[in-house]
Amino acid sequence: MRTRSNTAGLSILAGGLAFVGSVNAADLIVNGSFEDPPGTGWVGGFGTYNYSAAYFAGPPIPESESPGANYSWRHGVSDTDFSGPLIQAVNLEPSVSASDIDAGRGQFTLSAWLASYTANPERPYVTVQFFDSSGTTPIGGPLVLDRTSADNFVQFADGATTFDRTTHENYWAKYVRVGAIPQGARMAKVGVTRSPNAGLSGRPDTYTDLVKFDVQAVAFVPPSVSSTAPVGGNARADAAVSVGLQDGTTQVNTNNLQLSVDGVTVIPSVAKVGPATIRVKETRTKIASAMVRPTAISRTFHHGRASSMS
Ligand SMILES: [Ca+2]
Ligand SMILES: [Ca+2]
Repeated sequence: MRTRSNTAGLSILAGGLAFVGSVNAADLIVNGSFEDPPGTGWVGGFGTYNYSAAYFAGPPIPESESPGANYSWRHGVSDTDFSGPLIQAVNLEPSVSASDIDAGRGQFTLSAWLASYTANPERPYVTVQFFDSSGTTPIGGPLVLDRTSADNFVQFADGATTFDRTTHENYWAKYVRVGAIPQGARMAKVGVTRSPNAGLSGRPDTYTDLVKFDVQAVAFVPPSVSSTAPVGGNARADAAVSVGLQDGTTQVNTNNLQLSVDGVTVIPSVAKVGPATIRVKETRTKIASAMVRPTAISRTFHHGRASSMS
């Protein structure tokens, strides 16, 4: 088993850094606070606990976030089948017009509070996948909030804003991911399940509340990461690293892409695979981990034995 951790970094030199505010954002999720039973908004199964049943560690979600009385757990296809996520499909229109989406002016904000049972290894995982108007052809790859990862982490319920996997491991943690709605997208499916980067003991004790998926049209959207591969902690150590980039209202300058492996600059293959989609691929073998660092988003993904993200 390889234990050496190679790191690849990718820099995109295009556009600015700031995201425009979300004054006019519309939350498309119904029953994202899980105050209503399964069947309202969500397709699949989940259970709920009252916050007085504190199987998580630390304080409950701050009242300022309006968590309601209940939080959800054991998300799945049904109450007994946890092989797939609890799902909610949403239409992007009319909150964002097709013309705004196709001009790169669509922006999404996916957020959730995530915690877990102090006695079990499962950790929650919230996903969003965009689709075209058919609802069956995916656009880009799944984008995730992973409770095992510092990516998109904002704060713990006690107010701490530095991520750790020790003191706060089973605490409620708020995750927020902002990005460009891919051109051509007309609908999205938000999923709630358990992280592939954590273990499983019995049923998935994955605690999730306040799932929100806001969309809006903005004047400026920077380029963003639309997909990364490999995903999860079980990939081959020599798997090729592939990163999909999505133009926003500014375009990725493919001449300025930089990729480094173990601190050494290498030359990846860069291909325009769609009108606004760029694929960056590193085919050098035996990369144990890779880091992608565009201007506004950083992501590290490990394969082989390592499964933590930072
Ligand atoms: Ca709630
Ligand atoms: Ca369990």
